[in-house]
Amino acid sequence: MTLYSLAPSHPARAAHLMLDHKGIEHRVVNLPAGSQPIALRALGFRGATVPALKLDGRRVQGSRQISQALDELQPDPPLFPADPDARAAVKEAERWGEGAYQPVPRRMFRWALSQDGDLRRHLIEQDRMPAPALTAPAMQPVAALFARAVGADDARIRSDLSELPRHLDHVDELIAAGTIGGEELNAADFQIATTTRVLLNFPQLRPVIQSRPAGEHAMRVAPRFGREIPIRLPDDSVPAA
Ligand SMILES: N[C@@H](CCC(=O)N[C@@H](CS)C(=O)NCC(=O)O)C(=O)O
Repeated sequence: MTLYSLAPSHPARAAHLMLDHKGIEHRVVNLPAGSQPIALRALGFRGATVPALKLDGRRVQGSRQISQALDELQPDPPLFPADPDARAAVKEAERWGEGAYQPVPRRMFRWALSQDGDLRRHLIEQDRMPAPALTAPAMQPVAALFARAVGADDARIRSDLSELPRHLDHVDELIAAGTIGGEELNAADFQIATTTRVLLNFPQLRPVIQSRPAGEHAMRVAPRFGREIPIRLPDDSVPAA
C-alpha cells in the first residue's frame, strides 16, 4: 500500500496516522511540492490533491474517502463507532473538520508564501534546495497561483483569523461531548487534530491554542508533525491568547 503525500500536508498526515492506527503496513511517498498535480495524474489518480492512496490496485483520494476505505478493508480497530448515534456524530465532526477547519491553515500558509520572500527562502534553505537567493523570488508567481487557487487573499486571511476562536470553541465542544478525544481514536480525531497541529506550528497562533483542550488534543493525536513554520500573520487580526 502506498500513500502519496506532501511533507507539510495535514490531511495526508491524517491518512498516515489512520494507517498506523490500524496497523496497516504502508509506505509514504512525499511528492516534491508543486509537482503533485502532474505526478498524481501520472500515477493514475483523477484529482490533483494528496492524500492519495494506492491499495490493492485501487486508487482512493481524499482524507474522508480514505478513512471509509480503510474501515471497509480492515474493520478493526474501527475508525467509526458501531453505535448509530455516535457514528453519526463522528461522521459529522469529520465532515466539518474537512470542509470548514482543514482549509484554514492551508489558506494562511499559501497566503504567507505568496507574500513573504524571507519565508520562501527559509523553507528552501530548510529543504536544502539549491540557490535559495535565486529560487525564493523565482517561486513567487507559483506561490501566488497556489494562494489564488484556494482564495487566500488579505480579506480571507483576516476573516479566517477572526473566526479561529469559534473554530477552536467547536473543537473544544466536540472533545467535551466525547465525539473526539476519547480513549479509542476515530476518523474525526485524525482529521481535526492534524489541522490544529499545523496551526500550533504557526508562532503567533501557538499561544492562542496550546493551553486549550483543542491544543492538548492535537499534541496527543499528532505529537510529531512538522516543525515551526515562521509565517507572519497580520498582527492586528491575530486573536488574543
Ligand atoms: N479536502 C481534501 C483536499 C486535500 C488538499 O487540498 N490537499 C492539499 C495539500 S494539504 C493538496 O494536495 N493540494 C495540491 C493542490 O492544490 O494542487 C482532503 O481532505 O483530502
